[in-house]
Amino acid sequence: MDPAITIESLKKDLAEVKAALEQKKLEDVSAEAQQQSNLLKNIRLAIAITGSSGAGKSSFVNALRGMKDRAEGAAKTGVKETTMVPQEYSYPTFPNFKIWDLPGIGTVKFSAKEYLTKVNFSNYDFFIIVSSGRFTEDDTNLALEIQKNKKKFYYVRSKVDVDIDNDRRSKGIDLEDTHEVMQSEKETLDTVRKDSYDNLKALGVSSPRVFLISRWDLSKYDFPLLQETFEKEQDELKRDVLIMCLPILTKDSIKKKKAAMESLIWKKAIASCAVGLIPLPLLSFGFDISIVVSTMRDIGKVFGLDDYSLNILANRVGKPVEELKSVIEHTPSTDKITAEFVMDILKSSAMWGTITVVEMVLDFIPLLGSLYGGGSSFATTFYLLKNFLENAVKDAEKVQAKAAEPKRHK
Ligand SMILES: Nc1nc2c(ncn2[C@@H]2O[C@H](COP(=O)(O)OP(=O)(O)OP(=O)(O)O)[C@@H](O)[C@H]2O)c(=O)[nH]1
Ligand SMILES: [Mg+2]
Repeated sequence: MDPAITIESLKKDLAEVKAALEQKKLEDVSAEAQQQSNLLKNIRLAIAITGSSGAGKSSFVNALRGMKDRAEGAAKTGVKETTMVPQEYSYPTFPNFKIWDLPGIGTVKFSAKEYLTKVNFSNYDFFIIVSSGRFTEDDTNLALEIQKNKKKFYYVRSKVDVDIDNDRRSKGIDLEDTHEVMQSEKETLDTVRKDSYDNLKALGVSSPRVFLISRWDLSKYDFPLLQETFEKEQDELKRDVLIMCLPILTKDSIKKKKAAMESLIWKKAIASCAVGLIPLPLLSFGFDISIVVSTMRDIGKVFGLDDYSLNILANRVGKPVEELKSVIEHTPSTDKITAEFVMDILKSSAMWGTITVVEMVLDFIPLLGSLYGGGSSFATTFYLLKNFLENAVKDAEKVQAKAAEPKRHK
């Protein structure tokens, strides 16, 4: 396999790592890196979706998981809520990331305080309060109570696609008339935005913030902004987990995932030095191959290149999974990412030459030499993962492009 990254870009990366290392004591960096390098395993993240009956909660849960409503394991939609118990939906690829479909507060006839106790509010990192029309006093009381409990919440106005469609029809605008359609859409969104704002203001909310979404297309309307907002309002580690675990739903997803994985990779590389020397055949030095293997697997999952994620995406866009897989050039499925796979990469001469250069570059980071395992271990781990990441990003972009292509007609 040819290396996906150039020596120049690598030097730049390492200069950044060096700068970061110079700001802190090595022991601190090393301890922090070890703790944070396992964040997908150690950090739990749970989002709660609540709102009145029929607001579109379960549909939104499915949309957040990149799923169709009828996919296996999807939340049931369009049915009257029969259970009063919070339903948990997790990602098989990331078991610590959960989305909870809560019974609507109006449905259970509790006060906001009782409701939050019943649904175990401390389990959730933040709440999304969904309404498909006007927000109610139940919604705002709940928000107030959530705030009292020092948690974040976001008002989401769902089904804006319905409002847009209704308005367009009532104005008699033809779908072919692109300019008019866009103009009308903008007017509808402005109106819904203002109505929701006034509605919440009237209920006593001082500076309401409402995000307009449609379950049918999360790349549109306010979902990208909502995602950005809740990511921004999490602490750093939870934010990274959120970015890594949410499927690719918006244009920016891949870029954000890449940045999050880049910051993880150098922590992994530092952690790999601390683990110590594990001698390997062919190498004059040791490095922790299991860290490399597990991180490569994580990278595959983060970019939706594992079998489970590819199947979900294929089902969503109505294409055979093989069609999506056909454009993946570099990233193997999870079970094929093994120690042998990593050793095969190392054996390739192009890679070998580059690693030697990396070690030379590392001479400029004398600090690393003092770590157990030293620069070689860091260099190998960093380089292998960085290269794998660059390739996974390319594969993910191709899969997304393939998924977005209009379906071929037979
Ligand atoms: N057009 C459109 N329909 C939506 C949207 N979100 C939900 N729906 C539809 O609204 C209906 C109710 O959605 P659900 O997701 O079941 O609502 P819920 O809040 O879970 O309802 P309960 O569980 O009964 O409280 C379903 O028929 C959905 O398909 C949306 O964004 N756009
Ligand atoms: Mg529901």
